[in-house]
Amino acid sequence: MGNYTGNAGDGLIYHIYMKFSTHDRDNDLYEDYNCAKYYKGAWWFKRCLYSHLNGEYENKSDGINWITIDRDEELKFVQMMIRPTEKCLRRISLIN
Ligand SMILES: [Ca+2]
Repeated sequence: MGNYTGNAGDGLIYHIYMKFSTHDRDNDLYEDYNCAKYYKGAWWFKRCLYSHLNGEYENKSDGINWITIDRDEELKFVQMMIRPTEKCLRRISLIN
């Protein structure tokens, strides 16, 4: 598990350990409900979200959002940067 740094607030901690969900891969915690279908995007949905950077733009409250930013205010641009963990790097070096 990584550590959060920055000034945007940790909108991912709620989603920790969740599998990624898509419209056809429902891995959220609702048995009879698919968060990915409802929010028209793919994410590490739980019940359903504190953040969702893959939301459909122009759909105000259901679009791109982050828990610490007003939910009526949709973000115009987001960027996710992912760094491999040491465990991941070790695994890659074993393969190559
Ligand atoms: Ca579900």
